[in-house]
Amino acid sequence: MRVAFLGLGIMGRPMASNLAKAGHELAVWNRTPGKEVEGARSASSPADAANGAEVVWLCVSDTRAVENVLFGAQGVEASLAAGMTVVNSSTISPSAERRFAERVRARGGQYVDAPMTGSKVAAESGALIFMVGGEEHAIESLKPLFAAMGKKIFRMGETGKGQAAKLVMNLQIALIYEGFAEALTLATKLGVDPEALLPLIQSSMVHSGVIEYKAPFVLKRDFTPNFPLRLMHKDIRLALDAAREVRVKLPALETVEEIYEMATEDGHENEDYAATLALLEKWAGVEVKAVPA
Ligand code: NA7
Repeated sequence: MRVAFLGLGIMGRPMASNLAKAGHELAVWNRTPGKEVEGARSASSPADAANGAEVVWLCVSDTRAVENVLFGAQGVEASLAAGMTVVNSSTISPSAERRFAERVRARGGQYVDAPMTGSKVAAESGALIFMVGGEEHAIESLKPLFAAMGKKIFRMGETGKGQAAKLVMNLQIALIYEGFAEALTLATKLGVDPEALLPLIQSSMVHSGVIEYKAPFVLKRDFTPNFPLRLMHKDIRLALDAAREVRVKLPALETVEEIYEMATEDGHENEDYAATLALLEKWAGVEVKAVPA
């Protein structure tokens, strides 16, 4: 298929690379020039990348970035043709997503929201899980592209429902990780070795994929971003906003949002969200012991 891929960040670049490797005809664009993908044409603007494409796939930071790329100067809109499908894998506001979809559909295009779960590693190995909102026939036509980048697709309903599902997924990841970080901090303060604690956790009903994935990084004190704290913070805020819109109270998430605010003030925003541990350690006056490499 002829595909334009817009946004070559931590997630976008390996996703685009997997599309090129699967043999799709790819044009890529990134706001800051200099990022390239082997086998793809580097375009000068979103409009340039989208020109002649059957599918335009976005993976940029947030709601404003998606709006700029679609409808800003030299945006996708300038090249939007009837029958073109716009797919958004950025995590953004579900209500904004519905507005963007209406604008694209008014020009004869199709629109699918397809945020994903899975880390940088899953993006690299083509093992992402997509949560998708949109019309079934549009999603069906994208199957070869989803197959190149991911291992599973879940259709959650009409446009915006993919984003809604993503927010409730990240709500859980954020809360599970904070539970783990608090457990490690208290365990260390009480003199329990995290190395001894981990197999116990993973043998019990506390077991979780979040802990399995994060523990090796945390115990090496490696906070290089697989998923930057600033982006998880954005998703927590999006979930709280969405909850307010439908008058749902999320007290645990509100508290975690405050922790992210303080971690940001402490300069951790560009580290992995696992770095919220550093804040707990600072308050407790301990450091969770690193496992020697
Ligand atoms: P990164 O690694 O922070 O990458 C963000 C990308 O978004 C990167 O290509 C940015 O371009 C681009 N960006 C940011 N703001 C804009 C604006 N205003 N216009 C155009 N492009 C922009 O994020 P990830 O790849 O980890 O995640 C991407 C999304 O997937 C995000 O929604 C996550 O929550 C899930 P830059 O290189 O900075 O010029």
